[in-house]
Amino acid sequence: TDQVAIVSGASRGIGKAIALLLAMQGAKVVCVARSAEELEEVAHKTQGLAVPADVSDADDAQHVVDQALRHFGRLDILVCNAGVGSFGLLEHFDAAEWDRIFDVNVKGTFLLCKAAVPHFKSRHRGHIVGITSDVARRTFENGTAYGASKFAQDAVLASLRKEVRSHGIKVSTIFPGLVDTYFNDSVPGGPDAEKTHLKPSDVAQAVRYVLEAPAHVVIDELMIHPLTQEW
Ligand code: NJP
Repeated sequence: TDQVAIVSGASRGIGKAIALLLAMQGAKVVCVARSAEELEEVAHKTQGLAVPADVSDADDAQHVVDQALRHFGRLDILVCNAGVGSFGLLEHFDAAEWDRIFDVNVKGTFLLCKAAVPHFKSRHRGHIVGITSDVARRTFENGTAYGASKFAQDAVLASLRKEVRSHGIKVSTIFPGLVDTYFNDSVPGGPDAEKTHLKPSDVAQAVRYVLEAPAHVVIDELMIHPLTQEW
């Protein structure tokens, strides 16, 4: 298919894998993240467009959608994947760090959707895919800020799903477990990672699956875990 897709957080990890898979399937991909250099590399590999942007900034988010429309004339898919996390006991958790996590994970999802929905409505079609986390369905020690942000991101997407379905627009939410990426300053490829973690490409395949649903079907939610992960 020659669909036009925005993928946020495309410079590495899950977003990069999604961008590469969509491009392999013929999509024109608009790659979004803050690191311009890494982004250019991914855009080169996908023969797509790099738009360096901070998704938590309203002007940047609008700019991303404007650039997609300017270069490719339309938008079919928005993947809200960019996200950050850090962990610690509530009593020691830095308040500014709390804001940073919510700015990217919650506000970033809100802003990209806000910029894309008017275009989707005008065409009576469009598919938004949000990458949240299984922690939008569970809680754990040291995870107050990240967990709360993922519950909130899920709520944004679930509410939006109800607002836009009558306009022919789909919203699908993916809830991954542990994924072997650079998340929270991790280094991918550690010992046993293949057993303990999903690969970014596993999550990309889940995105592909929800995007390939027939026109009359919306996959609202899809949860995916490494077989070894207890959750
Ligand atoms: O993490 P990582 P993942 N504006 O760090 C970008 C969720 N998840 O792939 O801006 C724009 O390798 C950043 O680029 P840069 C997780 O919550 C993960 O694992 O250049 N982009 C990079 O491309 C998140 O929602 C796991 O720093 C911004 C990307 O985001 C999603 O998966 C488990 C940005 C992050 O790549 C992808 O994370 C789970 C901003 N302000 C859910 N801030 C897991 N890894 O275990 C960051 O359940 N980015």
